[in-house]
Amino acid sequence: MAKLRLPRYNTRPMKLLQNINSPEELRRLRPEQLQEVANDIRQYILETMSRIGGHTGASLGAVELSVALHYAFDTPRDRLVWDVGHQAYGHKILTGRRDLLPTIKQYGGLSGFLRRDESDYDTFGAGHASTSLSAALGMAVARDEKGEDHHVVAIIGDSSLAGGMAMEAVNQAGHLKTRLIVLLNDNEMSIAPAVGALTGYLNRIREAQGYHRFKDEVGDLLHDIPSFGERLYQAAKTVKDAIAAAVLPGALVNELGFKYIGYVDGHNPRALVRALEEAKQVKDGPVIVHALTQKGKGFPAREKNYYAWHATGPFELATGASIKPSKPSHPQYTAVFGETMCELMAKDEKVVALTAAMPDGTGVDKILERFPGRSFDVGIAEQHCVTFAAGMSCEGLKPVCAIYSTFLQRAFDQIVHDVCLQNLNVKFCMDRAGIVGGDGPTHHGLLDIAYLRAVPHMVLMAPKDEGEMRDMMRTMIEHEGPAAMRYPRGNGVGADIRREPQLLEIGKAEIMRDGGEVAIIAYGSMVHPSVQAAEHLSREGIEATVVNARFVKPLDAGLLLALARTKRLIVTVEEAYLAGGFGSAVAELLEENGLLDGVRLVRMGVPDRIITHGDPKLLLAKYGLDADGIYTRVRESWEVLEERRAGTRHRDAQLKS
Ligand SMILES: Cc1ncc(C[n+]2csc(CCOP(=O)(O)OP(=O)(O)O)c2C)c(N)n1
Repeated sequence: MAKLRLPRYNTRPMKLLQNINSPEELRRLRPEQLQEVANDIRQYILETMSRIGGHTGASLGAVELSVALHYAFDTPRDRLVWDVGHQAYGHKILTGRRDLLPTIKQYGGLSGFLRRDESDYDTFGAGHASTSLSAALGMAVARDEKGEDHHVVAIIGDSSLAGGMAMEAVNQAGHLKTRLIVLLNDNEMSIAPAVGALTGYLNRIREAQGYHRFKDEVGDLLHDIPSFGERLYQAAKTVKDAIAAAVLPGALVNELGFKYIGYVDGHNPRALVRALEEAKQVKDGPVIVHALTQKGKGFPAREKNYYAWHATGPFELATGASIKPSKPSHPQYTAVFGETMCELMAKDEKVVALTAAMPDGTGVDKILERFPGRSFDVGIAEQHCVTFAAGMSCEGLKPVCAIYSTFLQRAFDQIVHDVCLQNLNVKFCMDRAGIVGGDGPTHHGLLDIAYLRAVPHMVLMAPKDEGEMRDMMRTMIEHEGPAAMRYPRGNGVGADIRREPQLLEIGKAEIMRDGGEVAIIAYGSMVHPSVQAAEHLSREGIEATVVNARFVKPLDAGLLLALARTKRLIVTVEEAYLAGGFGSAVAELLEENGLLDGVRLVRMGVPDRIITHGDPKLLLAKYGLDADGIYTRVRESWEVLEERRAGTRHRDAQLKS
């Protein structure tokens, strides 16, 4: 890991936390000290996030869970498998990474999620939701095969539990009767308020709240009574369990073969430890510990508004007010998508909008407000979302799935089998395509060109800016059949978004500038930097044509073949993996037409390796995907050609003389 400069700004001394450098040190504390450790962690997260931003609310809600887990279990021997990992800042702090927290999500710093190569305590890499139960079940089965006896604990949120994979794992775990502990972090929230029938079920369990609060508090009181406390507690617990068995609507878990412990106040570390100790005693199958938590717990003044504080930018520590960048910026692609969808939906009542648990992240939140009957949040269920859309299109609707490029990976077979094989009229708008920045490898959207380009019937496009994005949205909706558009995270470039969206010809590129013996063919976000690079080259006497490809499928074969016949150098540029990407499509076209011998083809994009987290500008520059990088690569490639030409001329002259 690169050397890090660590800011120092703790306003309040972390009394207990500053001496806890590992879970072993935590485990030396007395149970009644755990709340104080939790308070220290909460304060430290708040102070740090107020400066740099991060998954503040999600992690604040899981502070006591982190403390209780590392106290009750012998980590890392016992395996903790966190789902998503966005809520695990407390876990990071307790597992030797406390002082690195201020580097989280920054280049060279801690990952914002979990990585096996970052810590022995991160037993399974995460970032996408609903994976923890499957991974934990696999670990538990492996443990049993090897004759080992440690515990395996999956920690999963209520919304991730409703994800398809998690439900599949529940199904198998109940059947196998493997010893496995599931800690359900139930805060009634996804990023947006949780949706779905499972949420309703969990809410009904919550309804017995008064009784359970009482139970946890009484538990603490009894434990604190010297000598008799433990015996009194055990007696009370027997009564409590009998009441719980009668009161709790645990049918779903019971029927599926899980034992149920709960629910427990997820902000009471001692109650949590007790529940986890109880879970450890279950030897004959999986057990679920149901903890009730509050997302954003402790967030100043805004504790109630935890929807907005799932993840935050920097904020004022005293008030919680967010610190906005002072410079007004161009609208974000996400916002332009939401606005344009509303316009298009107003004109065509067949258009419907779908999101898989990302209403705010995709701009569908505005649509849900304006067209509640024609827009759906399906929860963390990308696969279902795509086939749900396919069903709608069979009946004449025009569904638009707004799903991040990285999360659409989940639904590949649904795209192939349910949409494209049947040539159904489903559209995919892929936000966060390209390098996303701080969220890093699990969230970069670098594969969508490769995985969609190979599927018959699919039309694939990427706008050069937010104005053209509006044109493409109209074009997609008027096109009959599957189509997908990718666009980057963040702000547009200031293009006109007030004009009426234009209908574009499918498979037709746009020439941005013309001339010279070089052609730069750029896709999507790389078009404007390519134009800037060409201007720089022109100032140095190298003229270049710049093409905005617009479509990778179908390619503008006419234009590309003409360029291949007339130019000496063609450079393709894309913000995606090179393998199978846009440049590959151009190379295939030239190869199929026997033109690769006559022209030098250079493909610029992201190499075949895992791309770390960090400032997107920095990462793009690292791979030459900015105006400077394109300029340099074109110039170098051109100079090689010129040197070769000079060499050939020299040889020809020598041969003649
Ligand atoms: C496959 C996938 N889809 C969407 C997301 C985006 N996402 C990250 S956290 C989150 C909400 C998770 O809710 P829950 O499991 O209840 O945990 P909480 O954040 O409430 O602690 C979502 C939708 C993701 N990480 N993975």
